Amino acid sequence: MSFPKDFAWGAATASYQIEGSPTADGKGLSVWDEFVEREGKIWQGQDGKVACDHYRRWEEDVDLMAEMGLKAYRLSLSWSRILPDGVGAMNEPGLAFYDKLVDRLLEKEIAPWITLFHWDLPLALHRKGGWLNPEISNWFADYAKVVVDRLSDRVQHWFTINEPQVLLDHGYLCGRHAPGDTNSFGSVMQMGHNILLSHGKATAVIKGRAKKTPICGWAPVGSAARAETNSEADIEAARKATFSVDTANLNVWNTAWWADPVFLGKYPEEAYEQYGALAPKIAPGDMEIIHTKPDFYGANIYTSTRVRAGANGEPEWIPHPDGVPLNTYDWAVTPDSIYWAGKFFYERYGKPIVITENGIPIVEWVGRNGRVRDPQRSEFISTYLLGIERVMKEGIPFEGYFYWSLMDNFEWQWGYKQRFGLIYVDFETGKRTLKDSAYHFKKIIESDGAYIHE
Ligand code: GCO
Repeated sequence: MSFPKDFAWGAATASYQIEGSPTADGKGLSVWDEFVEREGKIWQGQDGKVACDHYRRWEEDVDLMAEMGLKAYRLSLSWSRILPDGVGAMNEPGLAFYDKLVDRLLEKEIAPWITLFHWDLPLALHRKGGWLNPEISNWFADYAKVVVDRLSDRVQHWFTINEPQVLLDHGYLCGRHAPGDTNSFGSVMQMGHNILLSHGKATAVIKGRAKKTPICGWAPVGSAARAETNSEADIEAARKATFSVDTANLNVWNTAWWADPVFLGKYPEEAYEQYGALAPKIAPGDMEIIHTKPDFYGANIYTSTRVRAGANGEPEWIPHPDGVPLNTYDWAVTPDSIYWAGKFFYERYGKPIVITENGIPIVEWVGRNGRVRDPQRSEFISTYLLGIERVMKEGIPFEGYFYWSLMDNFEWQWGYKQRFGLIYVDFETGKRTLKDSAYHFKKIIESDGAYIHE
């Protein structure tokens, strides 16, 4: 069995992680530009001021994408490059950058999949209260308008906000990401509601104004539980675990809280009640705005938890087996996680699945003859893709797979320590080298997936 002919074989990046040039051509600052200046926040005091220098080397980067045969590219836009203050005056050179990039991608027959926001909030908006300001969803919708009016004659695939869970937990609860805040759980829940409203209003803008029929997705963190065995009881426990909301330990790490409102039009009821005064305030009409029913479910999947049925069939989280392979982040390599995630997400939300991020950081370097030998990454890609093949055999529609990341980049608080790319980047010189895994992925793409069995 092969993958569909029009399957979106792609790679993903995010603006702050690759672009550099934080003040070029009228760009305004984002919370990340400010955060990296603070002592002790980023590993070895690194920052994204140059990063992959993609803002200046974008043509070369698109050529490399073409060389590896990518059919799609998921990128995020820097809000403050386009609207330096987050609202108001538009910065033409900032928007022109993305405009040229889109043209170049299309010339190479690579479909741009645009994420409006991947965590680099304009600093000016943060200073006005950021995600806690009730106006934020209107600001975000206005930003969406500017982008959609300019790019939607050519761009068809859209995301609003990437991974609300990481954004809120790292940025606003424990403060290890920009803007480095440590808010109360109740206010973070309210921010979360504003994020969902922002998603809703921006999606309405995209659907209402796009010149080319838009295809809209939603990409929360795609954590899913894997069943320990194929027994009905374990599978049911894993399903339950995948959508459970841990209201006792106040955290934002779950799927249902972030996906149910968008796909099903309501917060998980039991959890909403259990949160009590900590639950966000919902104004009349909010849930209708948030309930955008996206065209596909975007799942960012790297690893998964392992679950079996405990007493009364309730989920019991168990450790990975002894000796499970770990990447340089210590995340377990669990190829069947895409199978379980795809199955459970489709059952609950009924939409085709796109893997919007999946990747592995490993130890690697430019070796003999200028080659980067990264067989673990090739194996990782093939085996995770086997999970897609397996779940498609059960009739579950999958529309794409985006490897994270196109190139090694600025990995947030870890700076340049973690290499995820298909392209090796020498951060001293900017030199790019296609890794062996890039050629492996190319063969997979050229064979419509069949090469995963080689
Ligand atoms: C995320 C982000 C990416 C990360 C990647 C590797 O999922 O955290 O979308 O920006 O770089 O996931 O950690």
